Amino acid sequence: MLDGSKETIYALSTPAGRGGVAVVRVSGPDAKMSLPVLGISDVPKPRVATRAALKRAADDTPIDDALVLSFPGPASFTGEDVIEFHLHGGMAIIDAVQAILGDCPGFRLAQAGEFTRRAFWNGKIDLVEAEGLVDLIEAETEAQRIQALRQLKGSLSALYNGWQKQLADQLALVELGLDFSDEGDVEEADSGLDRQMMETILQEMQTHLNDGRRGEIVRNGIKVAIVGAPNVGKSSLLNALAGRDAAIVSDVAGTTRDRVDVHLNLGGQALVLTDTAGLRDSEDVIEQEGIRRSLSAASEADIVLLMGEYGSDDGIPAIDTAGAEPIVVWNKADLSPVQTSGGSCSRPGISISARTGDGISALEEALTNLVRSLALQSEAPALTRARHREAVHSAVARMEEAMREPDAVLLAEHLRSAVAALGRIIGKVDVEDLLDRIFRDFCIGK
Ligand SMILES: Nc1nc2c(ncn2[C@@H]2O[C@H](COP(=O)(O)OP(=O)(O)O)[C@@H](O)[C@H]2O)c(=O)[nH]1
Ligand SMILES: [Mg+2]
Repeated sequence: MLDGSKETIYALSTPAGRGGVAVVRVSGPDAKMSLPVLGISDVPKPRVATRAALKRAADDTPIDDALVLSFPGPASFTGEDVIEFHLHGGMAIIDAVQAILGDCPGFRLAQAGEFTRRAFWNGKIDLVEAEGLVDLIEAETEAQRIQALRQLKGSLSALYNGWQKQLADQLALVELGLDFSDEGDVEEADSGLDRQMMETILQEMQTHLNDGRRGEIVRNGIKVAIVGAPNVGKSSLLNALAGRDAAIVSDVAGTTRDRVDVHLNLGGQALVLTDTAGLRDSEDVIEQEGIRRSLSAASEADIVLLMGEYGSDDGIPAIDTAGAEPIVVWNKADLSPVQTSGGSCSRPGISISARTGDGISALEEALTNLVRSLALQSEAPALTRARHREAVHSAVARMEEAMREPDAVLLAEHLRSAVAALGRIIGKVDVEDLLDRIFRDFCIGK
């Protein structure tokens, strides 16, 4: 087991490879031992960057002109004594320093996510905040960054903590009542319960679940699928929006057989754009499979771009977009002499030419507005992971049972399960099995 270990760990915390600066982090009870072996006789003042000429103390070989910082525990990221070496970012320097640290008794290379894991064990952050940290490091868009930072700062944890604490208090009341009741009046054990408050929490949890997945949408990217008949220009549109030739374009109907996903940053929101096989009756088994995948992409999508050929009577496919927001797009407007928006087409939409680029910015604007409304930025912290969703879901189910349970013993049991489910999100109970799942997303040095 990694936690509770008294070993001192070290790792390169910046990306491997050459760079201006590289940070090697050391954490653990003997972290300060890293100083003398690198030729530093005095421990730097806490949290003050101190310049030091690093050398291999064993034979006085100079290594680097560096900065050293000391963060005495518990006021450090991990809660343990931490020393940071800010080196020049060269491979030979990093290797030399790591080799010397590796020779220190009780030192070993950190495993993936181990610094954060220690921070968790030492009560510096909870699991939801640790997940916020991974998301923050991985954030590629503005919306992802804002959401992850909020989560790291504890706004989501505060929500789950608040519910958990209030329900735990209620549970304590019932349990107390059960302890003091005689066999006969167990029914009275729940008389002190604040049912109104429990009902309010239940409603808050339900609202939190029914948020249109906005947190998950921001985190994972909004799924946008382009669907339509063969040859209408779906792949051309994907390429136009991506700004590169991600999908093969040809006038041979049935060219696109598998889905092509492109990740885009649209107005600060992450978007996963999917090109699909054209929908038509086909004898070709591979194309049939492609069409099946098109329909499944459309049903999973948050937004579906339904594409037709401008001025054609074939129109757009009548498919079940399963709750996704549709945007009708008429392509090849350049082939039509009169270009009024939606003009002769059977259904109003945005007319574009993937070939000339006309109308693409109008489409991007419509898409951005829709994306913004789906990922609505609100102050209320949003559910960001399926793990949280499952737990809140099970807390809600148990609370519903608790609320209609006449027997105090069973009521307490349901309440206990609800409290445990909420506790699992932040890491208060039953966390052992969860840790590996959460920390495996980290890399070494974090
Ligand atoms: N004139 C014109 N041709 C287009 C336009 N968009 C695509 N095409 C052509 O239509 C054909 C089919 O395009 P493609 O993107 O492969 O369609 P897909 O089957 O829907 O993916 C190709 O020959 C494209 O060059 C457009 O806006 N105007
Ligand atoms: Mg195509």
